[in-house]
Amino acid sequence: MRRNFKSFFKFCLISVVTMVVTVLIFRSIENSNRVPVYEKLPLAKPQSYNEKIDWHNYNLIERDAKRTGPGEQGVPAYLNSVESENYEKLFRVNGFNAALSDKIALDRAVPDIRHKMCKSKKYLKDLPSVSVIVPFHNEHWTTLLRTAISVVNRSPPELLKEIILVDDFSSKEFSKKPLDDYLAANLSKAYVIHLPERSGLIRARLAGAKVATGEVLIFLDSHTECNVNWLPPLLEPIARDYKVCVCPFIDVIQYETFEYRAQDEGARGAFDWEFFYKRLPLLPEDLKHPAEPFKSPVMAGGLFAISSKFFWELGGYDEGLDIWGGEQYELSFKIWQCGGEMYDAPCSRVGHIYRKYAPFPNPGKGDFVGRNYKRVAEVWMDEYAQYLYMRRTHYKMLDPGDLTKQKALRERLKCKPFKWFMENVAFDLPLKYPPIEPDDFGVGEIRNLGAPELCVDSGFKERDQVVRIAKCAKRTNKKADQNFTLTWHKDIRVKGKTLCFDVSDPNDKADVTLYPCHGQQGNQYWRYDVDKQHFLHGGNPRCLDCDPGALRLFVTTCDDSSKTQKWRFENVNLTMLADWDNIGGILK
Ligand SMILES: *[C@@H]1O[C@H](CO)[C@@H](O)[C@H](O)[C@H]1NC(C)=O
Ligand SMILES: *[C@@H]1O[C@H](CO)[C@@H](O)[C@H](O)[C@H]1NC(C)=O
Ligand SMILES: *[C@@H]1O[C@H](CO)[C@@H](O)[C@H](O)[C@H]1NC(C)=O
Ligand SMILES: [Mn+2]
Repeated sequence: MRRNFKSFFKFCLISVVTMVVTVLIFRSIENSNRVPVYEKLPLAKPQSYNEKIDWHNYNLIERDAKRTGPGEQGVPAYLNSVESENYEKLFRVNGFNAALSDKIALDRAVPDIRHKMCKSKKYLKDLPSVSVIVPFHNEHWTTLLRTAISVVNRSPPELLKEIILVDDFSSKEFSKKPLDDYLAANLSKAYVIHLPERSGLIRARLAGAKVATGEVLIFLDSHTECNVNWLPPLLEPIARDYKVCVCPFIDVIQYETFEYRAQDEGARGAFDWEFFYKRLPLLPEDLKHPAEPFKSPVMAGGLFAISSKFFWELGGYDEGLDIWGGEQYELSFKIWQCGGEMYDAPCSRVGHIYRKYAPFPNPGKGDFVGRNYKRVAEVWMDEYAQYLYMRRTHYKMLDPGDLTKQKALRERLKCKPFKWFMENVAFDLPLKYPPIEPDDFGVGEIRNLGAPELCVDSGFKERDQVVRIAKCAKRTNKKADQNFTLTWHKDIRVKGKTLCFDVSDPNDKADVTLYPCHGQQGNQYWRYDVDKQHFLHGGNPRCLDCDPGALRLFVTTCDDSSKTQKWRFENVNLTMLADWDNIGGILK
């Protein structure tokens, strides 16, 4: 009896506690007025959670394969002389060949250039719903529609909730009622929100995100085309962990011919210390799995998928960011530093028109990009902000505006320091983009030991010219054309110019030519071996050598006994040379 009473009491207690907890949970769901509350907890899911299916739309693939016509299958297209009438005018206002766009079908077929392993990949059956957000300002009619139509056609209908086109106060007539009417009649999942004033890319994206009802937000540029089965690879990592942001591979739609082609087979996003977007090579483990998502330090910016829940936990974008610029860094740093991760998904590909030039006038707001960069640096980059300011000294004087909200967010989410990001996520960035420029390995004349009166001589030549040897100029009036620098980029630069010693010819006794420095090693990679006094070129090294009679300079197989392969480099920094492998990256 006692025992029964005890267990009855226990039962009551548990019931009451459960009820209270349930009520609290419901209250908190009601209180969070953000519509989509999205979280998948793998352990709490039914067995079907891990079931995978083939998401390909084979009917569409078959239909697309049969399409012929201008631009179909992504082959280059051209205008005939009659159609060329509008070419100039439309190119000028768009920065790409919009007249050609009008000739190409809105639902053209694009080539499936995914890695072959993508074609047999299955993805989770249970994927979240999507709102696609496309901000635009004066986008050309057909490129905008092609974006929306490719989304609708190449997305599984059960996953695509809506497409929100955000009209950032366009002045083109068709952006208003004709667009609304077209979508209502032809693309019922798409609609436009017309902003009442010019708000800029960042606030336009926010405006779309605010009204989106899908569990996942996907931001696209307004002149893009989604490729085969683009959606599931973006969604699966998010379904597994809502704090993951995923970017597609961005393919190139050529601005003149609308040819569709790959940019490359992937790279990790990064930046230099002037905040130019840069890319780092894939890691060895990434290369082993060419169809799997890989971690990327920063996004390119225009195209990405993120759960609505995580986006708003991170406060969306900083609303103080103006027009455009820096928002990709802000969001990327926030994602990594505040407990998320970012991936690129090789099996999701989206084509993008890289314009020839930006056709829009400067909005006359001064250095708004600089102010944006400073906001990002001040809030997220800690002591690393100084490296930006070292190169852009005027940032010190810029007023970034009120940062209290952003700093409070960082505090509240207990985000990690930027040092953590640099050491754990962008760990190989400083090798290629050092915060402080390392010293040069050496500078001065390069004198031959086989013919000690002769020096390497650029002859004041320009690019594509061959470098030779000449009589060493007198030390007192040394000419600039005999003064060279072996920089930390591991290239040899002509003093006062950004021309580098380049060898592209694989044949023996290949010429050394002058070519604009690219800082990417390859054909411009040189190493100085102090002990042997050799200048070695390339990864399969050949030695710098000369023919004193013909005054010819070339590279050839290294030979320790050859005197003409030995060079005295006027000033070398032995400390720097000893540290060779730790500076500027190792030649791959
Ligand atoms: C719907 O699409 C067709 C074919 O592209 C077009 O001719 C028609 O004008 C569109 N409807 C509206 C209301 O714009
Ligand atoms: C070569 O250039 C460096 C700077 O690049 C300069 O310091 C040096 O004096 C120059 N050498 C000669 C001999 O002119
Ligand atoms: C050589 O490089 C080291 C390390 O960067 C630097 O501290 C030193 O000042 C350099 N020496 C000369 C002579 O430039
Ligand atoms: Mn674009």
